[in-house]
Amino acid sequence: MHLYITYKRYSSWSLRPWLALKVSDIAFEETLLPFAHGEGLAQFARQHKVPATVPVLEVEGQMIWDSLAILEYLAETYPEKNLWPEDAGLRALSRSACAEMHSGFIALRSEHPMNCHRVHPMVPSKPVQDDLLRLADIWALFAESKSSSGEFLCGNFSIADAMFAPVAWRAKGYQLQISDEFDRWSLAMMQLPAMQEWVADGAAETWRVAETETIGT
Ligand SMILES: N[C@@H](CCC(=O)N[C@@H](CS)C(=O)NCC(=O)O)C(=O)O
Repeated sequence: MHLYITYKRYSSWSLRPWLALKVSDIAFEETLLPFAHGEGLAQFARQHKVPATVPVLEVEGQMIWDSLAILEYLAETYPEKNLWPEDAGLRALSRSACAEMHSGFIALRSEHPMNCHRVHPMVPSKPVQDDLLRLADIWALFAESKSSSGEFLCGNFSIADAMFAPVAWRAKGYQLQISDEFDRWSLAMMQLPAMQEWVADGAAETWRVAETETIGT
């Protein structure tokens, strides 16, 4: 199994399945295709008839593209890892929140791109404030719905945490306030050895994407 990703410094979509694989202790190889530096990603996409975006998971020649499709594949293939919660109601909430993350939060995603290595406080715009309020509601819904006391969204780590992991970096990097529940979750996420490995790998990268490094200046 081979996961194709891009910059660990910047790539929120790459982080999601990578984190789920690492936390679940599923063995995989990885290749980083730096999309703004060279033609590697474009060539890869043409060769495999996939979009010129990552993440892409290759399993015995089968290409699975798009973060959520990869996460669903992992949940189905490794049921013993409990990547979706067992409780049907909590699972439905998780799927709703993950789908919303995948298609929504446009203002937050575009105005505050993930950069795990830059702290630059910013006053959120009105559309971003609306996204932050929505996140606070989602965290409150999970807190009301989960039955275990674990610190992750569903109690134990799940796909919901993987999908929202980049929001932890965005909140830290741009000093965005969401809620106390969010802060407790974010602390637990940052303590995951896999998150620390991701940020250390990103620190060793030498590529820079200027427009992401100068947001808010
Ligand atoms: N909807 C896709 C989004 C993937 C995506 O946009 N990935 C970015 C990296 S974070 C990318 O590959 N960008 C390539 C480019 O902009 O050329 C998913 O969930 O996997």
